[in-house]
Amino acid sequence: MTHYFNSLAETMSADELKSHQNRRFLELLRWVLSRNDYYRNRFSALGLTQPDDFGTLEHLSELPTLCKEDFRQTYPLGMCCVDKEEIREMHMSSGSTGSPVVMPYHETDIDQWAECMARCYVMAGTVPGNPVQITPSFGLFNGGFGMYHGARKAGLFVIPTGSGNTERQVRLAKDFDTKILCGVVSYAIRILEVMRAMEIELPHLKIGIFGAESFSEGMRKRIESELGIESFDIYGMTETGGVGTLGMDCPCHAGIHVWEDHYLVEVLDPATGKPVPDGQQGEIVVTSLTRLALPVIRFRTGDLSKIVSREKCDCGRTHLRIAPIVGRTDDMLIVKGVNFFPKQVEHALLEIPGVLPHYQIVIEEIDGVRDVRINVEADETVTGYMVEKHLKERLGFSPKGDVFKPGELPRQEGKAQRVFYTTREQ
Ligand code: DLL
Repeated sequence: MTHYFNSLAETMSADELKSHQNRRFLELLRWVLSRNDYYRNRFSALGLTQPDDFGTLEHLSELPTLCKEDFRQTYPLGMCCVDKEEIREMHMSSGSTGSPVVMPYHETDIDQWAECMARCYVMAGTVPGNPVQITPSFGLFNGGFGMYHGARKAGLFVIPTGSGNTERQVRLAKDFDTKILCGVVSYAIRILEVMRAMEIELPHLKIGIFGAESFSEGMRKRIESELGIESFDIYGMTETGGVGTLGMDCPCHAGIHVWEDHYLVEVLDPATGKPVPDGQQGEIVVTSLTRLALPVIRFRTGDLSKIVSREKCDCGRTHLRIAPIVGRTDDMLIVKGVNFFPKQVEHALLEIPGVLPHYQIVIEEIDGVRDVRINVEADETVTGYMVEKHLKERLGFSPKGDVFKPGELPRQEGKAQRVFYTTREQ
């Protein structure tokens, strides 16, 4: 039996959804143009001053796109559409370049976030009173607070451990019968490792809600079988209002349902900026329809995925589904003319029996020539040659493979850094 947090919204017909989106889109354009100079200037430079003239979805692709750089240029609150006194919370991501992206929240934005997150919890099968352990940090990173706001709305018993101190996390999960574990994908692996070392089982743990980084199907399967749970792929980002705002996969695991009554999703060719047909991979571009403090219009996320279906899902939800995120446009590695994403390396590595889910991709530049070295933990049955041979078969190029003993590679909290760069001359 399917449960919904908001069945009216989650199962509305395609026609209802379209007219809802059209209405919200016009309201959004009126809102930003009346409240914010940055948007007003961008739009008026293109002659777009009267929202009623272009505020329908047919005109969406004529509007300019936004990117992370726009957030950086307008730091701290240049894109904010409410007065400072009306802000109730903020989150921030520093990204790989360290330039901050700030997201302010109006009271209604916190409620919208909680609603999206609560839908995700209920979609994963939670019922009120279930203990949920929230392992991302409670701070500027949106992960902890987003999972908290949603869990409160879904009536869950919140165990707000935040990040780190994994032994204590495991003990609390045991003592309080944690049923749902939420966090960054690589932290699930860390928990598993510490459970083993402590010889603790968590029989009450049934659901994992993981995201914030791409994970391969191999990693998902391994987490599920070794933790004995069903896992869900949750998507969201600072710029759209945080974790869960964009959606999650349902128990059919046939793609991530995007909460389309709150967000419009386009998939564009990252090179040309033109829409690609459904089923074809491109960059996810998002418009937030219902946020007040800082709505984004055509935000280029940098994330690569594709639309897998616009049809009603077997779970009854009507919101479109996108494929798991492959990687970011800036994650793609090119070595000796071969393009690949870290997720592909992960998938291939985990196919080798005895390999553990701890690895590093080291891009070595020797005398100006790029090569790849894979450092991976494995048991004593695995050799470097086996790793090299398997990756050659799967990826079409030959990285060097170095095998480490379990526990030898450094562990990280938060999003895992997988790719490292070194340069040397011979
Ligand atoms: O990572 C939000 C989040 C927290 C999602 C916890 C899930 C769990 P940011 O730090 O702003 O926010 O990073 C957003 O992370 O553009 C993607 O590149 C990546 N990302 C987020 N969710 C997924 C996912 C949070 N399910 C950036 N799969 C996004 C792959 C993801 N990548």
